[in-house]
Amino acid sequence: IGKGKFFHRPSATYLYSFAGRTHVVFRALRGKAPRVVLRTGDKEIEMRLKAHDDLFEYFEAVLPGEGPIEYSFLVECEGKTIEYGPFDAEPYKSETPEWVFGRVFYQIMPDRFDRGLPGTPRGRAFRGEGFHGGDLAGIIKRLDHIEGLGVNALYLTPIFESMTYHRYDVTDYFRVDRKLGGWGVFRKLVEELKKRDIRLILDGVFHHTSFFHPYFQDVILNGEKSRYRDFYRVTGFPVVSEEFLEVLKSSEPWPERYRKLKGLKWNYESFYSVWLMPRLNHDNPEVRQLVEDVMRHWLERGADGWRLDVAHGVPPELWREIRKAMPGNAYLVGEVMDDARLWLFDVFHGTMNYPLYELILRFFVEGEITTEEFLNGLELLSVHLGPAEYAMYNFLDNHDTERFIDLVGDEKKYLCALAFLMTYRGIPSIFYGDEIGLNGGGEGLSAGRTPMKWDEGEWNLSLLKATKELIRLRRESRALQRGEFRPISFKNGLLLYERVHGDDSVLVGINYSGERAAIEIPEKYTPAKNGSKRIELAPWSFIVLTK
Ligand code: ARE
Repeated sequence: IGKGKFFHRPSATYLYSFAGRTHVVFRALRGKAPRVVLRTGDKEIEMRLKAHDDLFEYFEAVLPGEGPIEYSFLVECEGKTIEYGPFDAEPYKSETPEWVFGRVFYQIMPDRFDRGLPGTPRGRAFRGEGFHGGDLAGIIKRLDHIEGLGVNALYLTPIFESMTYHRYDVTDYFRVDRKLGGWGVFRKLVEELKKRDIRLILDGVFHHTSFFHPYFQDVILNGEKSRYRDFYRVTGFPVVSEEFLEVLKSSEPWPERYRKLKGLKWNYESFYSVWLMPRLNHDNPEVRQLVEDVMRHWLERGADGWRLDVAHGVPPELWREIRKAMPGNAYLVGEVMDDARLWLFDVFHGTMNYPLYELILRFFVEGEITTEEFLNGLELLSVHLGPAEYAMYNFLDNHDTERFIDLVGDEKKYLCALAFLMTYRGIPSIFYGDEIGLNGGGEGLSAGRTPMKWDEGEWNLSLLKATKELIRLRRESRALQRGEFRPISFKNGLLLYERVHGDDSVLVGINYSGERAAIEIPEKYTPAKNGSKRIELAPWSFIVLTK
């Protein structure tokens, strides 16, 4: 009777160990299994209904300990109990470097942060758009601010030679942009970060290069005879027309040239049809070698990992090979927008957690899902990601989104969402300026890229204080970093859950509603040790209690 209704196999998301415990997941057709029990050794453990989608229900049991186990499932089905299994297997174990779990990231777009070298050339405003002149010395200058926040890892958007302020159009992968201070200042930054135990990940743009990268210039110049023709996805020769080159070389202002170029045709694939960003040909082994060489080069010079741009536009096999070739202590995060499963486990340790971001938006910002739906969404994502969830790069905003404070429009609501992020599974991050309540401006991709404000008179100090406190809690608690997530109650805007790691546990209550909400505090969290205690949470507030 169980045929076709139930599923389990010892794969990375159905049987895995993490932080001293083992997770076992079982799937049943929706409504077909009112009760599932995991039997292992002489124990029988009731499995928790964790999540459902349109077709299935997912049950989970978490056992103490790691290592091979023998087990089977006792499933109640149509009034009978059937046994599914037995299995005898070694749980999957992720190879994420340990240091990653203890980190809170701070993301900086160097051009928009601060300027440390008065003499740094401002650079040509390539598209008439926005150089602010921030540089790496500006980051060094502000390390006390960064360290004082409590964050202990940096993610810098691209820092290599390029012609725009955002630097996603690389012209030389082996050179730190001289407008940022060049190699000398980079080395100094690395040294300072090491002293403060702050890790560093860099942004690797390997989906495309700049149009002005010497390899692509060679293709334009020498056409079919170019040594680099197979580095790109050229669809015909000449690669660009005479007209294209004329506009490019004209003396018109950049915005005007840019507008004209956009209307012309060119014979190569590019990022979102942006002529400035010709797509690399990842089937070419020489391109693969280049990616590997660049990544290794900077890991050997102080970087601790990479965030890989448009990772979903590059075949996963390439990244899988790269992963094998990289030192084991490098954290690899892919930018994958949707379902990340093809890109995890033996590919990246984590990806930028856009699915979580979508859920956060729908619950905290749009209010278009109920508290129960939010929980189900979280747990479904957890079912999909398995152990990779703990190494995902989580964010409320980044350089491609609007600022969360602008979206949510209220400091208290912002802090509720931040409290959630800091106490949830996955690596939390802060986008520079969020800590002082920096607002964005404009629309589209660059709406959040406001220059950092350094006049403390303009800072939101209560928000800064709360942010520091939440970061501190995260950093001090292994339960928040690695613990199991145990929902207690998710309804009417109240999120109540525990994070549990061995003997450590943390209780989190977030009241995301305009009404007061009563919660029961279990005895282990109350100093009085005389039974549970009832407290009330004010509207849009939260509480985090450690045992
Ligand atoms: C600039 C302007 C834009 C303008 C564009 C085209 O800012 O307003 O529309 O030019 O003229 C970098 C710069 C951008 C720049 C862009 C192109 O940071 O400022 O845009 O280059 O020159 C998709 C991709 C995803 C990508 C986002 C932006 O899948 O990989 O778009 N993210 C990375 C970086 C970006 C970077 C690049 C890629 C290019 O993080 O900063 O842009 O190297 C849905 C879709 C997603 C889509 C997303 C867009 O969710 O499903 O696929 O992501 O919308 O937000």
